[in-house]
Amino acid sequence: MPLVTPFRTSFGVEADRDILLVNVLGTVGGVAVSGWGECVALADPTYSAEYVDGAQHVTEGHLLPRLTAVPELTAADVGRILAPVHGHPMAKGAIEAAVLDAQLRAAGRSFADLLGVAAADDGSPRRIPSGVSVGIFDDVEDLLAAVQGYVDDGYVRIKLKIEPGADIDHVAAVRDLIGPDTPLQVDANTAYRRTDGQHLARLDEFDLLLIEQPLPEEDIVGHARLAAEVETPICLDESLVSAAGTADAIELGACEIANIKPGRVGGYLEAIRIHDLCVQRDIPVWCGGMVETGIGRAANAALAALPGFTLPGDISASTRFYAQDIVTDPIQIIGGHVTVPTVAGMGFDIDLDVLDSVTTSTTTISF
Ligand code: NPG
Repeated sequence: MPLVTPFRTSFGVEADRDILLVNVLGTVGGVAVSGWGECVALADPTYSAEYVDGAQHVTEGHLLPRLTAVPELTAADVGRILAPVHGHPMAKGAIEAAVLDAQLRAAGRSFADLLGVAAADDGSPRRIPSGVSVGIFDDVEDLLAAVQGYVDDGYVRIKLKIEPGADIDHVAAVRDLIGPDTPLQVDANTAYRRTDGQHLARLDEFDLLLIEQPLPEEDIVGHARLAAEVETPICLDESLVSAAGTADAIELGACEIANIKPGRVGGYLEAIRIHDLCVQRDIPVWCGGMVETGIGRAANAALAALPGFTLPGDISASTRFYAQDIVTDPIQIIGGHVTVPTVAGMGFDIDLDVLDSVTTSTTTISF
């Protein structure tokens, strides 16, 4: 699916997304059910070690075959059954999400209802604040035009991608444009090194919410040292791939804020576990995005309504990235907020005609 505009980060430029979807077909109580999950792996292994062809291969060859022996499969079983396969959280997460979607649809329940976030205290539909992620631009004027457009669209928080050479001046110009009161944060996607502490501390003057993943994902100690050098809170993204790893990073002082992405951590159930442990440790969390279609965005919107998600997430409108979404009810922002979906399942219905028009291949595994 082509992106409306190329999205540049410190690890490359995304001009389109090659997306792996998992569709689980089964019966519950003799009634046919169908569930969908979106794998967030990119075409290239440049965000993490996973990539879409690898995710498809491990899914077909190593993950789905392990699920064959379980007649009454539930989403709660998927993580445990697939645990002997090391890694591949994005591939595993897509399967779990598809099973969870099928299960919830069969029960006529929404994911929001399962999480207890379907309605606000006054009974109105829950709404969550919507933040937007802005790519790197060589020309600061182009960056400011893009940011102004998103501010005009009503986004309540701006996240800027940064990298060495496109950081201090870009952030200064955007802070000057949006003023002191609009929440602003940056995401380095591992582009800096432990020796960049003094340089990154120059970002402290811009009153940022956080600096996201400045160092390589395995450098937990480096992030802890950086947190001592920089006033702005250090937030982890790529480093957090499980609840256990998140607890360790917090204990080491490397994670003052956590970006939770269900696909990165192996699924929505692990994402909930990470939310819960962060709440226990008083660590604010927010819901990150992986340029998902409405399938992932809808489920993320429900997850982001949990109480520990106290910072606006990257749950922008479908149109931020796609001219046409593959769900019947694309995510929209109204007044800077997204309404939490309450349809049965993970929060979406597939537009089968649009999906068909963008499908490049389908593999059916029967078991
Ligand atoms: O809103 O879905 C979104 C994108 C949010 O910037 C975003 N994601 O590293 O967090 C990231 C980043 C990203 C992921 C960028 C995948 C490019 C691909």
